[in-house]
Amino acid sequence: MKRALITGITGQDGAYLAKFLIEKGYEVYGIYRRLSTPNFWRLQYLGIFDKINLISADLIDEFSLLEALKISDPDEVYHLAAQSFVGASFEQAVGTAQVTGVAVTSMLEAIRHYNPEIKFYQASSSEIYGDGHDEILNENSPFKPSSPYAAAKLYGYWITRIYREAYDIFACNGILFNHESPLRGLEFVTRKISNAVAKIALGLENRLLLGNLDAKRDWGYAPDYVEAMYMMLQHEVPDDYVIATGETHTVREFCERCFDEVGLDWQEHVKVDKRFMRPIDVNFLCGDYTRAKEKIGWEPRVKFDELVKIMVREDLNRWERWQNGEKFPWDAPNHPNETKLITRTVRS
Ligand code: NAP
Ligand code: G4F
Repeated sequence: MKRALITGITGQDGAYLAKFLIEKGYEVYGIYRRLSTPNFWRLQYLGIFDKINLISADLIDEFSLLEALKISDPDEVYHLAAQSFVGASFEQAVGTAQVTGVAVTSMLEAIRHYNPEIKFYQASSSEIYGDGHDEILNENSPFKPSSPYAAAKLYGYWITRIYREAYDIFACNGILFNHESPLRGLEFVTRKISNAVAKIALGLENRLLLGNLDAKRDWGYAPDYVEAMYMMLQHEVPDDYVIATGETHTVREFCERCFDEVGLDWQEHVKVDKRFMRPIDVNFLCGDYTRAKEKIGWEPRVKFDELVKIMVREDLNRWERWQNGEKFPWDAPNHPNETKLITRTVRS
């Protein structure tokens, strides 16, 4: 039986990947960090909490990563843990550099010392292309990061390539474009919208405050994307791959489609609030997944319209169950109202 170690198993991708690998017959280990309140809702939601071996470790403690390798003795490591929110990276730039950037080296060093035969997947990101593009992006497009998060991810991208070339480690970068699902964190724009739309439709809320409505993203479906991670590590040679849908839509369009889904007019509920604008934003992202299609046989199954339906219907369903007094693992009722959050002043 193959063994996999997933960092970030409590996050969106970690949970879906764990489910996928369990279904493939893997023994799955995941690292989680000690929190004052446990955060296993996604694993519970997918019904896999009892099927996973959990190891306590933190990305800023390299010895805990080495220890996690020794305990799990994996064939494959999927390195997904990170400070993954671009907005927060402007507020915690140093922490993001350590957790999202330098920790990739800690994990690769641990692999090099423990067992360099372990295959390694690095969760790279389309954010590394940065702002200023208007063309479809592939593995050869230039990188110009536009946030502390993107700079940290670009460091992670290069260190992964360096360990592949210098030490012959089977290490791949998945340059994943945005991918969403009902398990997405509530601070990301898609889930922020689908959750608010569900609440507005049920009369629990009336307005939704957003930032840059003109930003364009290539949004795919997270369960499709975790399969690509696995497929990269099964190929004969390690490489870097863009994973995307090849379609791009504005935040405004995402909003409009979500409100359409419940028969409401988005313009009656959405207001722009500069607290949700970033000091610099990436205004356009669209990915060309030709290499992934040709080399590992990956293609997206769910595209924009279906993604909107999946997300709005699931949030609606959850709030209805919640109104009926049902208890189930879920994040939204405990999420702070964003209007109470203070963000840094935006550059005018
Ligand atoms: P996510 O839901 O935010 O999950 C991040 C995970 O990292 C969580 O399990 C979190 O643990 C863990 N983590 C954060 N800091 C840690 C630390 N110091 N030590 C140990 N664990 C820590 O992110 P995601 O959407 O699943 O994304 C997975 C990866 O892909 C990330 O690296 C992200 O940057 C990258 N990526 C995501 C997308 C996307 O569109 N989703 C696109 C490109 C790349 P807690 O649960 O304890 O917070
Ligand atoms: O949903 P977002 O926060 O995702 P973003 O910044 O694209 O980053 C996500 O995708 C990356 C891959 O490209 C990952 F690497 C990263 O880890 C993360 O998963 O914002 C999307 C767009 C941005 O342009 C943002 O400015 O939506 C715009 N936006 C407008 N109003 C908003 C809001 N974003 C958020 N989070 N909240 C708003 O109210």
